[in-house]
Amino acid sequence: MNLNLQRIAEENESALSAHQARWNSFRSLKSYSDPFWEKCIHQLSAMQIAIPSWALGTGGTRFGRFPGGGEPRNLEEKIADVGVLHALNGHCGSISLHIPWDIPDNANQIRQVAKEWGIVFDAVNSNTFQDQADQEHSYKFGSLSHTDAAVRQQAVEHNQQVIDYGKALGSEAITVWLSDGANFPGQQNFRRAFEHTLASLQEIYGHLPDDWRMLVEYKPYEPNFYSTVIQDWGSSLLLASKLGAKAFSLVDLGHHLPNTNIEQIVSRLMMEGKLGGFHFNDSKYGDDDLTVGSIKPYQLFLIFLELLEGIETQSFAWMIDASHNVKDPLEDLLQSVDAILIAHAQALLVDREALYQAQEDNDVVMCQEIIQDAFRTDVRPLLAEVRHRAGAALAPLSLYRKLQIRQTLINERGAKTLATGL
Ligand SMILES: [Mn+2]
Repeated sequence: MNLNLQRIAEENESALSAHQARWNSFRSLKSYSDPFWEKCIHQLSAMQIAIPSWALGTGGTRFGRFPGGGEPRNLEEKIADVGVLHALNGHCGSISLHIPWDIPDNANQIRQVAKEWGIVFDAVNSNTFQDQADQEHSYKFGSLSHTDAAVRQQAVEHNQQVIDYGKALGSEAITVWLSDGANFPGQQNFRRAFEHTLASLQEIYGHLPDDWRMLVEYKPYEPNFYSTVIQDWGSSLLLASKLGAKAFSLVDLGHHLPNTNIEQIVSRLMMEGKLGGFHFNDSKYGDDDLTVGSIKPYQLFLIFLELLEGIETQSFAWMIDASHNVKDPLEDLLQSVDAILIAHAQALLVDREALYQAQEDNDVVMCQEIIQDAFRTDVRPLLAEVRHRAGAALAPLSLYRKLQIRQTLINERGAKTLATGL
């Protein structure tokens, strides 16, 4: 795939005067100063969201999968897909690899391919929730928490190997998500499972380079339906605290029971300096992995409002963790990134000083007015301006369609390709 960047500039040129009119009218509606807008643009431009290597193909459920064609056949093509997204929207400058689905055979060559697309390597992800054909011990009854020390050792060594792969690519973090748990009451001793997990994670932590982070992801259920060893932010925070300064909790939006107040969890973890990363998606019932912002955009906005408390002083690993079952994955990812940027921009518009005062005064009505005034603002002209200044497309999705990128990919790769991953 060779995206003609000149086409982006040409399309922007023809849409520029309409954009300028919208951007000027947007700015005049809000009484903020020019330095405020420049600060917003600077902060929003810096927002880079990692694309996972397993999300570039069509997703599926255990009932079926309906590939759309032109899916990337190897790691180089996955990087090219992320490169296309980044050229279009300016916010997808990194890829997150999953090992063993995307083992880089030649790290230097892969780094070079990524560099050509302007892409860097975000957190690497280990996998002890599946058995691989060549592995000695099975993870059927767990990995880092397993009752058998030999299974735990195998899982530890896999994670250490993932760190080594990441080091070779210039990655600086490993995300650990475990499916370990129990399907039935009495099946597993909660305490022993947790203690084994901690001891295993300590061994992996000991393998981390000095400037690396370990991100501990949690999830309440699935694939185990009675209990999960790292089931919530409490267990994740406990592990991250015991492990040390390089360990953090990772919040995946879909990994909560319905109606959980995720923004409050974000606030608590940030207060302790232990929020390390974020996996974005949306859901109606469980871990649905739907397009970000498609179901609960207000919740996403409220999360960003909390994140603003620490976004300038703490660093977070942002990643989209969704499954694209009925949409073109690249279009879905463009929509998701747009939703993240919209929530972030809306949160920036909240008059936080006025909100603080209204909270102190217990003026409940005004508190709601202040935050909803920002939430109800159409910030799309601001985000178009951010993209324009980055040399990206004013309208990424419509340009993706206009350039017939999917058809080009089908022509190049075939209609029946299948990307590795979920
Ligand atoms: Mn996740």
